[in-house]
Amino acid sequence: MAEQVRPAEHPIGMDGEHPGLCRLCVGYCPIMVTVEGGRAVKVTGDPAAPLFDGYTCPKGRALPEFHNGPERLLHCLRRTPDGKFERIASDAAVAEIAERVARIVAEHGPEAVALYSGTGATSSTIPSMVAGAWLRALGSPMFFTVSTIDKPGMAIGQARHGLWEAGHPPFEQAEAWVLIGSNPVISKTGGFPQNNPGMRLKEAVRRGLKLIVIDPRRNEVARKAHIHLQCLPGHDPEILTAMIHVILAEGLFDAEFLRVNADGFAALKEATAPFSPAVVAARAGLAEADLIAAARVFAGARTTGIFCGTGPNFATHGNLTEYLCNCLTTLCGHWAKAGDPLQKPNVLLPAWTGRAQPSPPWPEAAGVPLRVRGLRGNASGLPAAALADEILLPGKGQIKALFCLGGNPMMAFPDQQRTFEAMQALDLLVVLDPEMTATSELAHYVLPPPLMLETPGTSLLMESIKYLAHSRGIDQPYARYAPALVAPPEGSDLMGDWEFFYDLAKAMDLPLTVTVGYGNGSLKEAPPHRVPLDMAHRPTTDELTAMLLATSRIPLDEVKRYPHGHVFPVNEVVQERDPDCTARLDIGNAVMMEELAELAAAAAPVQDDEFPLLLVPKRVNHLVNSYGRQNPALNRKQPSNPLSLNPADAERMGLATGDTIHVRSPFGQIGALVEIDPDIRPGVASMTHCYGLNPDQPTDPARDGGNVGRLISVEDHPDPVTGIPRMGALPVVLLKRNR
Ligand SMILES: Nc1nc2c(c(=O)[nH]1)N[C@H]1C(S)=C(S)[C@@H](COP(=O)(O)OP(=O)(O)OC[C@H]3O[C@@H](n4cnc5c(=O)[nH]c(N)nc54)[C@H](O)[C@@H]3O)O[C@H]1N2
Ligand SMILES: Nc1nc2c(c(=O)[nH]1)N[C@H]1C(S)=C(S)[C@@H](COP(=O)(O)OP(=O)(O)OC[C@H]3O[C@@H](n4cnc5c(=O)[nH]c(N)nc54)[C@H](O)[C@@H]3O)O[C@H]1N2
Ligand code: SF4
Ligand SMILES: [Mo]
Repeated sequence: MAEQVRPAEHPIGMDGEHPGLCRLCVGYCPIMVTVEGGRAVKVTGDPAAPLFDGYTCPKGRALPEFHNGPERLLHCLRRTPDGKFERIASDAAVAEIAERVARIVAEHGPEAVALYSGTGATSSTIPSMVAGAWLRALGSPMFFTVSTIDKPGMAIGQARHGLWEAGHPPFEQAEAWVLIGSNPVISKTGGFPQNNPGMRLKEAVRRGLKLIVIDPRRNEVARKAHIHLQCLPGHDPEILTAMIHVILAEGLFDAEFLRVNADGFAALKEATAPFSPAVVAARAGLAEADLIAAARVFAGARTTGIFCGTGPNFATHGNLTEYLCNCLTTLCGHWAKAGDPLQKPNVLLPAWTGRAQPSPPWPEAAGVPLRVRGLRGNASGLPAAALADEILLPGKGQIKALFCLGGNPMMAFPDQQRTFEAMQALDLLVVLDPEMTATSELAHYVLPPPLMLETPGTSLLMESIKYLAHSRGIDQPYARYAPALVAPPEGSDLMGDWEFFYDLAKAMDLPLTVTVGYGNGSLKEAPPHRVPLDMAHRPTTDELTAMLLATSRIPLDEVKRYPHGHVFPVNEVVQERDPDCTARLDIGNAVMMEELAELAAAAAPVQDDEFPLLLVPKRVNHLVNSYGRQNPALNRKQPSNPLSLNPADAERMGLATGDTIHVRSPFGQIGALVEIDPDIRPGVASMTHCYGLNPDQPTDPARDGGNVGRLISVEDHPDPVTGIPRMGALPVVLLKRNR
């Protein structure tokens, strides 16, 4: 049921121009929303808001179409025996689902019920927390998160290396910055300022920041780079190892920092010895001098940042690549020092001050065991790449019911056909989604929620993301609250994302306690905050937000006083090392050193004659993964996902922009349109993900695009810990096709 309660300070649906908060991606841009006749009709940037300079992107400006567009679902749906959908009242849907879950639990046990929380759940931190509380109350550990098919190596790299409590120094102070397959101008991520990254980059380059970009595409950030290593994809661990090799050979490391803070120097030195810049330059298709220059620029800078994006995490060896980023920073002693401003000061999080000291490595694979590929819950979560198989594999532990919260597995998962079979094999698939997506189409129930201009929100995620990805998040002590600005469309009967799990728990007689954690691995900033919910009276989102934020450094009420957001005077400075601290970072982790030895013996992916191109992922500015494909304001210009190709490759293959081709990998085949792109390296092709249709529908490459997941096998180089298969640097061949 939609939340209709209005916060005292803002009358919902009042005409005029009101400050709001876009939460479509982690940018969390402040916006101005024009409301007319009770509906949002226009969204622009908010020039009165601090830090963002009035920035918005096309997605944020399309929020009115997301809210009022014809594709939005306004009623809950139930699948009928003939495969069609019919309306069902939201409370009736909850009652039916509760009954079906109870039956499944009685027959198969609670672990037959799983939850998948996707990117659509990140417009607020609350839905996943309440959904998690419900799953715990039910007794199921099967909480799959999208982070495991995103950058799972990041968490593993941190667990193996340990954390530097105070993180990196702030971006504004950095002298050099390395982006490895990460394009924050488009994606707003990457340990990079999330507040208008394009502008921040421009300013930084003007003040002399030396940006090093490692990417097979001359992407938006590479155009501003001091050094662009336009490598072949999949060679990132070797490139970073060569940089380490140079730093060691030339004595550019910080011996004193290492003596006090880190173990493993000798092991790292031995493991990196084979990777001379000459060897790696040949493998990665780079000039040796550029590799050496990158190492010198990095080591010569006083303060740096170094971050990986999805590209390297998809190209196999993601854990190693992420681990080596940590090692490089530690080798050079580039972490924040006592007296530096603290990089991610808590505002809505509890007060905490980082010290200039290590927090030790932690066990990376301590979670619930799965039944496939030897996988289990790990530092990055429960592997979503195993979800389809866990549904399909009969026997004890088989998943029978799946709740999909703001995710679209049919578009996003590797091996679309297997995912398709899995979704259909479920006894119960409940999809919480505002649209009829490829996954919704296979659901037994589709529950559309109120959208973000209809629900209050805070900037909490901009801070708490550091618990997943240390050193990411917002650099400034900034916080923001935004009230609901409009009511859901008249006549709609929606089901709120967190309210659903509350109502479901109530219908199943399960008490809920939401647990908010404040830490990452071995670093705990504050004890967990447990909030038991009153199961007799459902709180409003505002009330729940206040309860969950009861531990904030700056009280929520104070934050609410600034309708455009505020940079609070939290002048946290990194503290001296605790004299009792004995923790040490590890730059010689045995598993990682072994992986380096294997890499030394055999190069990472190379093209062969049968599949001569390497296909890499990229993101587009007008979508967040699949979200936006149905939005007329966003898909008008480009409804599909063309394959970009270097002009030299295109000429050799006799292809031109607009041609229709088959893209074939060793595993599958899809259709695509060609787009000639001089910014992509020869030998490499690039496509964005989350396009195409379900496998049972005829797909027109020009109208629907192609689903890259069909080219990817979950059994192709699955990482032994995270289960992520090869999703990038994918060998492909292009075949001409007559439409
Ligand atoms: N506009 C927009 N923003 C988004 C999203 C979106 O879909 N659209 N999605 C959101 C999500 S879920 C995420 S996870 C983040 C991701 O954010 P990013 O990780 O920044 O993702 P991309 O923008 O795709 O940039 C990946 C880069 O990796 C490069 N690359 C590919 N393969 C390799 C390789 O093997 N090695 C190297 N060195 N580079 C490689 C690609 O050329 C590309 O430039 O973005 C988030 N923000
Ligand atoms: N080949 C290939 N595969 C990839 C990637 C790639 O680059 N290449 N990227 C990977 C990455 S990094 C990610 S994160 C995943 C993405 O995987 P998913 O997160 O599963 O996919 P999305 O398309 O982001 O799904 C988000 C869904 O949330 C819905 N939604 C939007 N707002 C709300 C809301 O407020 N509430 C609810 N309940 N739903 C909402 C949208 O309609 C959409 O259906 O894909 C991964 N798969
Ligand atoms: S970058 Fe675009 S989608 Fe992301 S928060 Fe800002 S306006 Fe919204
Ligand atoms: Mo992602």
